[in-house]
Amino acid sequence: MAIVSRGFGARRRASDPQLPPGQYLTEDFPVLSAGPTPRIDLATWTFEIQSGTDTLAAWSWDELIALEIEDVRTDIHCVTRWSKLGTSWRGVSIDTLLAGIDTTASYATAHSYGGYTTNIPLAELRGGRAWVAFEFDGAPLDPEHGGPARLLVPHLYFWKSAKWVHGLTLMDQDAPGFWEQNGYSMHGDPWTEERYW
Ligand SMILES: Nc1nc2c(c(=O)[nH]1)N[C@H]1C(S)=C(S)[C@@H](COP(=O)(O)O)O[C@H]1N2
Ligand SMILES: [Mo]
Repeated sequence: MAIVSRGFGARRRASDPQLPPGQYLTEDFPVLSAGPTPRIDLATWTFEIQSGTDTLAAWSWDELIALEIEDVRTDIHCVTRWSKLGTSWRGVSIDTLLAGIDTTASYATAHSYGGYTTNIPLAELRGGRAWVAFEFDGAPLDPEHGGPARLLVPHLYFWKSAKWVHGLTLMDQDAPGFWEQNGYSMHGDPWTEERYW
């Protein structure tokens, strides 16, 4: 009987409805960075929305945190197969940042201090599903995890959530970012396992 109930438990965990296929649960918060953690001075920090060579909008740190701040509780899923459930963040919605911008672009590339880039269909950044996040678990975001601020797009694999985010470039055509040039998906939906292309 004990063996039967253990088997049952394992099957139940494997089919946890909160876990996308092929993912396992972790309680820690792994750090995954392709390079060193950049030093960023809040006095000169900016977040910019660009199109071609035009800067459509830009915020200083003080201007960003004066915008409407949202509390976000969400699961996150890394393509290396760890998922973390019920993480809590605070940040400014991308909807808020795009509100004053008139664009016909369909794609965006997030770019970061330090040079990281990742491409995301612009529609995936709208609809209350993406933020510039600067707090995790009630404290300022740790530099290793992208502080002072990172993109948070939790419904896509976590490589789309650019740490040390510096801005978005809006584009009519999709263009691969850092991991996408190395074979990762242009879209990255964990529920349909869009890991690579
Ligand atoms: N700027 C930058 N952002 C990044 C990365 C990176 O190397 N540089 N790695 C990505 C990857 S692959 C993942 S899984 C997550 C990891 O975030 P974490 O280190 O906070 O867990 O950040 C993403 N954002
Ligand atoms: Mo990742």
